Amino acid sequence: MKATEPLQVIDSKGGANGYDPGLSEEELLHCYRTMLKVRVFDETCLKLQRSGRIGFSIPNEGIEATQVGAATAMRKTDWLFASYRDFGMALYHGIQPVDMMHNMFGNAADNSRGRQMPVHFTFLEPIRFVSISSPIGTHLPHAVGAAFAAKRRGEDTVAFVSFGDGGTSSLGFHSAMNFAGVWKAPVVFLCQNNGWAISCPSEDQTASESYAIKGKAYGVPGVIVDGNDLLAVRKAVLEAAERARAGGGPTLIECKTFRMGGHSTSDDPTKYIPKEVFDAWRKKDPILRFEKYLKACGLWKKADRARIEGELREEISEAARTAEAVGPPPLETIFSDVYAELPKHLRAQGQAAFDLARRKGDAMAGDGEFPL
Ligand SMILES: Cc1ncc(C[n+]2csc(CCOP(=O)(O)OP(=O)(O)O)c2C)c(N)n1
Ligand SMILES: [Mg+2]
Repeated sequence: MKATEPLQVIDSKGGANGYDPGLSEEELLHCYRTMLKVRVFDETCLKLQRSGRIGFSIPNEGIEATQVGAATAMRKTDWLFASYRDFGMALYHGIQPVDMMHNMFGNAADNSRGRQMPVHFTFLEPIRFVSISSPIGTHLPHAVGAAFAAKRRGEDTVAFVSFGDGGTSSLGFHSAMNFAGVWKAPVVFLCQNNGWAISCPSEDQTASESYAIKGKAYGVPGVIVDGNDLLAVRKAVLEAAERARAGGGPTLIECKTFRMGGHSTSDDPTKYIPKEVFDAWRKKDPILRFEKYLKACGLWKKADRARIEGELREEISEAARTAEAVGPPPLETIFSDVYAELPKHLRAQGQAAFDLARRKGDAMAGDGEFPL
């Protein structure tokens, strides 16, 4: 890949080069707290997974500025088709850690009643957070459809869709870009370029000079942004959203970042990412970068971080305890949630399954190995 200079706002001293993000002090501190919340949520999920209490989680360390910076540009009435590595977008918009934990435990209080994979959240409010799809790239055409529908209805709603560098190799990416370009759908494509698709590096993913340039063939402008710079991400996403709301059509934004952990709790990234790469990106930690900016604005003290992290650890541990205590949905709901009246043949099959479960007991999270 050719090196292309990404858009940056926050410099090494914490200055913003004259850029006014248009966020109040309270909103800036909310961004900071949300980034820390993502990290604490991650840490907690890792412990829960390692102790066999949940099956799986997705690390977000290193991607927080991309997630939170993008989230600041969204309105509650917008559609969000997030990827599985977007915890910060949910948390920024006020989705409660306990509701996310219900999904992680797949319990009866989960709004999908434990029928989705962990991390595959759905929320109807406070933002229109559409169920996360596990197959890579399938949610991109969905986002374009939602955006196009909003345009036809005369709404100024935007659809945001987030996906990884690997997602640009999916058929969904190309269909979605084409459809969005032709119909000038109000959609913002957010490519979270963390350099890897599990263990596949960008060199093996594409021969293009960047991911952003892929929009060109579809008539979709592409922008490259430093994804570890929260304000640069906000600036690019806000401009794209404003253009979309004004009828200007889609934008493809490539946020260059790095996941400072594994693909999921099921792999060991040190087996395929060289240590020097980790060391180099650790110096570009997006939270430290934003701290510098807050400090330059007179909004940050060292003690603040420890205090906030302490509060968040308490809140998120409590969320995990609450969710763990709920327990799985009753087995019978596999039918009762689907049918008003159960067909005869399923009644017999169901009965056989329920009898077997009563004899053998339920399988618990952690009994089986999760494949990815
Ligand atoms: C259609 C499809 N193929 C393969 C997979 C297995 N898979 C899960 S995540 C992933 C890598 C995706 O990488 P990227 O899009 O860069 O996102 P990242 O995980 O880096 O955030 C793959 C290949 C899948 N979920 N769906
Ligand atoms: Mg990736």
